[in-house]
Amino acid sequence: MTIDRRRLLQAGGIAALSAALPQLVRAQSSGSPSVSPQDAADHAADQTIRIGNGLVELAPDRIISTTTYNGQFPGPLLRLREGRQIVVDIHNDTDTPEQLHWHGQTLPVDVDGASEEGTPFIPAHGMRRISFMPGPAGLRFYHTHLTPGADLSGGQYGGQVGTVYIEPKHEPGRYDREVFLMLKEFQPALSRGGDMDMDFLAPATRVKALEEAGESAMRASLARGMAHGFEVGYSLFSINGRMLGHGDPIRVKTGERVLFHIVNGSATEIRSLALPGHSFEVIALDGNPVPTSTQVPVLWLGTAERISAVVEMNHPGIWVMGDLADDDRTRGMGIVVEYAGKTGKPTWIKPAPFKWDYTRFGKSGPAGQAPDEIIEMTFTKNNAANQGFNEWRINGVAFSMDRMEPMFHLRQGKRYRLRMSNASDDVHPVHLHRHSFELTRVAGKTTGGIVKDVVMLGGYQQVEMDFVADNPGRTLFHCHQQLHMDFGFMALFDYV
Ligand SMILES: [Cu+2]
Repeated sequence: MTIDRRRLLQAGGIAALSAALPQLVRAQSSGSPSVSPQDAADHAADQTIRIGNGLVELAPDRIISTTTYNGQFPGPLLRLREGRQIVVDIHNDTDTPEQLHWHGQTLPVDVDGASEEGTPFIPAHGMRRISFMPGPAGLRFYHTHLTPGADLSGGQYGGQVGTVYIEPKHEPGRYDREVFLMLKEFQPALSRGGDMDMDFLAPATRVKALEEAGESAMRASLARGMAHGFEVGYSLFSINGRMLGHGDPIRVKTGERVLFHIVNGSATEIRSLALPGHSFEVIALDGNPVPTSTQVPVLWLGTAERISAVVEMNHPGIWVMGDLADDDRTRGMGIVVEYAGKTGKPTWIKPAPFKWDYTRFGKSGPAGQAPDEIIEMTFTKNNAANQGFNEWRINGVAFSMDRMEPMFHLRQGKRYRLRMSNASDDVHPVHLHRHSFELTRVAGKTTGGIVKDVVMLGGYQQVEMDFVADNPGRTLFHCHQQLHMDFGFMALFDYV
């Protein structure tokens, strides 16, 4: 199987090479600020990414064919330097125009990688050369940014996900080594209902009015004879592209401090992670250092969230580090941690129940800076309204990919507070492009100092977050759950 894959890659490489010149010309004539063929020949890029088909060997008998970066999954780990400009060549060897989004970075619209903002597509069988100043420092990632809708072979359901680590100018280095983990599912399929238990967020405070509105809308829909809207489930689960037991174990020594950089690369899933007998000292959320680093027994990551956490290896054995959901873990969502000198079968022990509370990593005390303006957003679900899929609305409007109309208008330099109300029972990992935000209130609890780019908003809960309008240009806000995003859960900000 290894030989087959190598042959396939060689064949792909030759085909791409022979077509290189026409591709460059096409990219240039499309009007995107790409490189001229002469420039491309004269200067090598710092990074080259090829979007194309590849095989992912999740296990010896589980090899899937999907769209990947550089023929591998996850895509190559890109280690960039804060404050050092880079040039990236992105080649698209597929038949579909692509967008590559630099998630969590504060980049200009031209390179951010979202057509809704106006980023030019990477043409099918073409390329773009882009250049940008990486930042902010910390754990970021890159992924495709299309809206596959009902096509579960497209978008982030495939293998187009990779990790970015932007080295800070000053690194405290309170660890012995780093391990990067990419959590990702494969083989998606549609299902009706079958929601899993999502009762893991604290505080658990719900807003009665939101609950009544959401529940009565759902009851009315079911009474009209509608089925529950489609959900997505998966049959294969992996960490770093391998199912539990099929990749190299993480080999550790007693006393070592291992810094885990964990990315939830899922299109739709919320993940948990535990390592029996160990605790995680969370030092950063979404790549940004937290004010209060705290030991926790379990990590929870919404779609596209990242956690950086140090584990002191002080419990020798052979362990399964994995998802709390037995179904997902036994189908691959885990990785073996192996202490030097220990042998035997990897052991999983279910941790005691534990709730995920962002505010434990924040500053306590009085509320921070007051915003210049509060923007209210209410999220509603229109059960099974769009060809059996749930339609999602922000303030009553499902985003139109045809009109691409900005809903909210910003003035540069102002501080905005988004007050988000979830009138559905789903958890929404909402994401703001090109800006970081600070959590100021989570389900009724005041907090400060936690800077993120994705936050999970619990069912019938409210979250408030502040951001400064300091990066002019169209800015996309959306739920990072692909099925929600593709069916209406997006809005655009513009600067006026
Ligand atoms: Cu959502």
